[in-house]
Amino acid sequence: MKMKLYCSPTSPYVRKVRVIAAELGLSDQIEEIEVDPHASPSELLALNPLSKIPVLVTERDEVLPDSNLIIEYLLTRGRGIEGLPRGSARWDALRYQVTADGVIDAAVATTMERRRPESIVYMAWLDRQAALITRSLDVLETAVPSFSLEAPSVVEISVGVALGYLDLRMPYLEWRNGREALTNWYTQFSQRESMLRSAPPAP
Ligand SMILES: N[C@@H](CCC(=O)N[C@@H](CS)C(=O)NCC(=O)O)C(=O)O
Repeated sequence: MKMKLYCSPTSPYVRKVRVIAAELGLSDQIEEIEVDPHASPSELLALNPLSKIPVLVTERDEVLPDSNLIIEYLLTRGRGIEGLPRGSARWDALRYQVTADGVIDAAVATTMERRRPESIVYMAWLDRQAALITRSLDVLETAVPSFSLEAPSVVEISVGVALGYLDLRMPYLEWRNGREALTNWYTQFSQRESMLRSAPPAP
C-alpha cells in the first residue's frame, strides 16, 4: 500500500511536496490522485474541508492537508535533505522560506484574480500582489550567497518552486531582470532531477 497525494499538475504547493519526495527518495511510495480543488469533489472535501490541495493520506490513514505539514511529515520518513543551519542563520533561512512561500501565495492569488471576467478584476489589488512579489524577490536576491546547490534544504526548494511558478503564471514580471544572482542560482537549481520531474506542463 502507498501513501496517496491529492494533487494537480500545476499547483506550486503540490510541486514543493513532489520535489521533497523526490529528493528524499520517497516518490515511489506515493500514489498521485489528480483532483480539481475548485470543483470541490466529495473525495477531497472528505479529507480537507478547505477544499485545497495538496493533501497526503499516509498508509495509516493519517490525513495531512497542507504542503508544509506534508513536508514536515515526509522529512521524518526519508533522508537526503539538508537540515537548517543553527543559530541566527536558522532564522534567516526560515525568513527566506516564509518570503518564498509568500511569493507563491501572491502568484496563486494573482492567477485566480486574472481568471475573473475582466470587468470585475481588481487592478489595484493585482498591483499590490505584483509589488510584494518584486520586493520579496529583491530580498531573495540578497540571500543567494546562503543558498546551496549541492545540498538544498526546504528553503532552497521553496525558492526554486516559487521562481518556477512565476515563469509559468507571471512571465510578464520578467523576474530575472536586475537579479543576476537569483537567475544564475535558479538556472542550475532548476536542472535538478527533482525539479525536472515535477515541472508543470507548458501552458
Ligand atoms: N497553505 C496551503 C495552500 C494550498 C492551496 O491554496 N492550494 C491551491 C492549489 S494551488 C488550492 O487548492 N486552491 C483551491 C481553492 O483555494 O479553492 C498549502 O500550503 O498547501
